[in-house]
Amino acid sequence: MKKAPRHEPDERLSATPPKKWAAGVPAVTHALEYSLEETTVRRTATTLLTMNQVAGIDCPGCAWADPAPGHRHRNEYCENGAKHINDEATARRITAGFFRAHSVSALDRRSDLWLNQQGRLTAPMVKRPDSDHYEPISWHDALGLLSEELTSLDSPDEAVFYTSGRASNEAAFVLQLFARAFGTNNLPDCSNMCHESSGFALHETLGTGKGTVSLDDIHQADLIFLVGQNPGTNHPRQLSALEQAKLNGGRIIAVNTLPEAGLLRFKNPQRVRGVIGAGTRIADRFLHIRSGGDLALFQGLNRLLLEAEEARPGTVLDHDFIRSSTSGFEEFSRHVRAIAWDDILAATGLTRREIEQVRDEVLGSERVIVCWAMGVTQQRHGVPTIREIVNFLMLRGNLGRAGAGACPVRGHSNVQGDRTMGIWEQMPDSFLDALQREFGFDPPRAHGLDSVNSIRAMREGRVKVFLSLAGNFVRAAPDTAVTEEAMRRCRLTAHISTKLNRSHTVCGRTALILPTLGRTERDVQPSGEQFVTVENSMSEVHTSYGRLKPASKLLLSEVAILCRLARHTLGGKAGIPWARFEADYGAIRHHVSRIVPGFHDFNRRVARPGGIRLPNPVNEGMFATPTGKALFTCNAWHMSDAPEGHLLLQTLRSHDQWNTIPYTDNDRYRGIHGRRRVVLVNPSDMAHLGLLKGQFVDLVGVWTDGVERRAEEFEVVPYPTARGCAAAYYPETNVLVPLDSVAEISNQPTSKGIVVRLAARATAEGPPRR
Ligand SMILES: Nc1nc2c(c(=O)[nH]1)N[C@H]1C(S)=C(S)[C@@H](COP(=O)(O)OP(=O)(O)OC[C@H]3O[C@@H](n4cnc5c(=O)[nH]c(N)nc54)[C@H](O)[C@@H]3O)O[C@H]1N2
Ligand SMILES: Nc1nc2c(c(=O)[nH]1)N[C@H]1C(S)=C(S)[C@@H](COP(=O)(O)OP(=O)(O)OC[C@H]3O[C@@H](n4cnc5c(=O)[nH]c(N)nc54)[C@H](O)[C@@H]3O)O[C@H]1N2
Ligand code: SF4
Ligand SMILES: [Mo]
Repeated sequence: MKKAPRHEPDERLSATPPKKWAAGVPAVTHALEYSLEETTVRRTATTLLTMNQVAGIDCPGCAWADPAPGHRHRNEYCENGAKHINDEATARRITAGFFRAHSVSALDRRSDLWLNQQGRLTAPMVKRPDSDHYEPISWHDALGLLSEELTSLDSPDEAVFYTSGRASNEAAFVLQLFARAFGTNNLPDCSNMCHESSGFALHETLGTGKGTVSLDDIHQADLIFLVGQNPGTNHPRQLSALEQAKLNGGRIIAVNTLPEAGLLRFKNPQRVRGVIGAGTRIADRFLHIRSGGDLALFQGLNRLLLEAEEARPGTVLDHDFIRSSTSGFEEFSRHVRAIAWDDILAATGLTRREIEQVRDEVLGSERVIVCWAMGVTQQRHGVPTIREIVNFLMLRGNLGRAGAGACPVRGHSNVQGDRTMGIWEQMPDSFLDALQREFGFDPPRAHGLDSVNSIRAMREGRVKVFLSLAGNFVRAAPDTAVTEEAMRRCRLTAHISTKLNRSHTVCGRTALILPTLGRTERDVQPSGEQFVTVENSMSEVHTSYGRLKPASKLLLSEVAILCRLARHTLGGKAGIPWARFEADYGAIRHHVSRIVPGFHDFNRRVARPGGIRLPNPVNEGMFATPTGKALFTCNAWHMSDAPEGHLLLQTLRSHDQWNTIPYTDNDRYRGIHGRRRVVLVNPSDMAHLGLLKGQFVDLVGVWTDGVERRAEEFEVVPYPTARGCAAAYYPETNVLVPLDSVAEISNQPTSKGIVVRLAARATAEGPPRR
């Protein structure tokens, strides 16, 4: 059954007080409503019943881990996972007729929501330089055109190959192999805009970019910090794990600029208590912190722990761990003790009493975990903040033992795996040496371009071809106007995609849409039905088997597209068996097992229920740092501040979107319905700035380059956000994030903590606005 597309929203806002609890029965009904709106009962039943089960479809949503086999519910998914999977399994289709009816410029005037709702892409399409329409093209010609453009470049570094974290390990491995055999390390990815700050901070201090905890550790912890993340919306099954921790006696401290519903109370729809009872209170303590105050908070806590040790020597710090496993303690200790309380309180907006109460919780806890996400990483000082979190964990030896550790909560379901497979513009020599040994070609050694530097290079004409494996680069990237101009300057842009998005309408002079199978679909190759593998946030690698009939006979798998492109472009160079890779993904995994540490005997081990847990050296007491020890660091105190009359804006996700793709205009837990162009402002700030509820404003960015960046026509909603800190949805606000506003060291765009003023508008012009 084909579903008719829905229409543009009419943008009438209804704002009610934010919810005080997450999930429960409404979550189940919303999941089913959205799924049935998109697709049929049969397809919904297939996706939902096999989702996250052994030999089932891995949820294409977030990277939260599944419970061990044998401990999974029959419905092992959340409301949002159901929406994400059925957004892919939709029964709507985009055909060649659609592109005849809609020119590229007409599509470009449509909203992101509308583009996504048109359904699955079904056939390869090309937009020629002199045309405003996509037209059909055969796979042979499409890949021929792309490889011709690639081989005619003056240098391989004039191409970039972007990856988004839904791509499988197999596709990611093939893409990086192709890019490097072609001759470039230009492999930007969504991780550059997501957890790059975590990667840099953890690498420097612990010698690994990955988190150290498992789901069991979460269950066993005495105390869990949730810093700058909104699990009720973005990692909903994390709430089940937190509930388990609480049933085991653990306590939770949430640190956030917003009192998010999922941090307050959780009604687990999989338990009777969650369906009819009051649910579980999640956060025992909520720190309503100012934007960017987390560095100062952990500095304050560390200072208090050092003082407590001085008052009662030998009772607070883990001296054995500090002595045997770390370096830099003395310097760190001197540095942090010199940070003034006034500065800590100013940056956090908290009272000293609040921070002392947290210290007492820490002193009463044997096992502590810190979880964090975008509220921390997307700040200018994201790297120092995470380094300070590591200092905090190390003081009491909360690393490398059960129930304790560092937990960067990853976004996309396979963003971590893509990195493991070599998608990074800065892969270490050990990986490149292994590629060289295995395949006998010389991989380029100079670092490639990350996401921000790719935009700079495209803008300056240094990059001419942009190929994307999944994702929506134009909307994910900062500084929308600059990014769009950069994309349009490319000679060719090509996207391996499941659904239509802005990156197809803001494109190069020639543009290709290369439609692909999604994770839900059966993938049959000459050697038989294939599965792919993914790695979750807790370093567990497992299989995902597609179950649905493909959306179109013309779809090729990601692996097939990339292998055919490689053959077209490289011929027999380097003797890489592309045809065999395409025919049997096990052949790809065979090479991975010989190249990537932890993957020995990959094909056999990953087929076992539950898959493989990759070893983390930190949990074996080993630190792959230059000194072989974990590193205490000295981080300069920092306070995010906005001049008088301005606010610090964070750009964040609503409950009804997947990154750049809004599903509806609602944000149920925050009580917002019918409109996304809203700005959440604290009532005291509204009074101070003379703003009224329901007033229309433009958000105007302030940045050192003097360029005025303006996001137009936002409706003011009074909201209990921290004083001085406003919030509005991404990607509508990406226009406000300057390309050069990046996190120190990690070069990650600062999607949080942007200085803006709210300029009153005389009238609202109304929809549609994209
Ligand atoms: N449904 C759904 N799930 C998703 C996604 C999605 O779009 N939709 N996206 C996926 C991806 S790729 C990612 S990376 C993750 C993102 O998961 P999150 O990191 O939870 O995503 P954001 O919506 O950016 O929310 C940031 C949180 O940090 C808080 N915050 C902002 N600034 C500060 C600060 O200065 N200090 C503190 N302590 N808190 C702050 C915000 O109030 C908000 O609660 O989610 C993944 N899961
Ligand atoms: N202002 C601001 N900007 C941000 C953020 C923010 O918080 N604020 N967050 C950043 C973060 S954390 C991230 S991760 C990025 C996200 O950036 P991206 O990962 O680039 O964006 P997505 O929205 O996840 O990409 C969605 C598209 O992926 C394609 N797709 C979906 N599934 C598949 C599949 O299985 N295969 C293929 N080939 N294609 C598929 C579909 O065409 C869909 O339209 O955005 C970043 N940008
Ligand atoms: S928590 Fe994440 S991985 Fe699990 S079902 Fe929900 S969206 Fe999917
Ligand atoms: Mo992300």
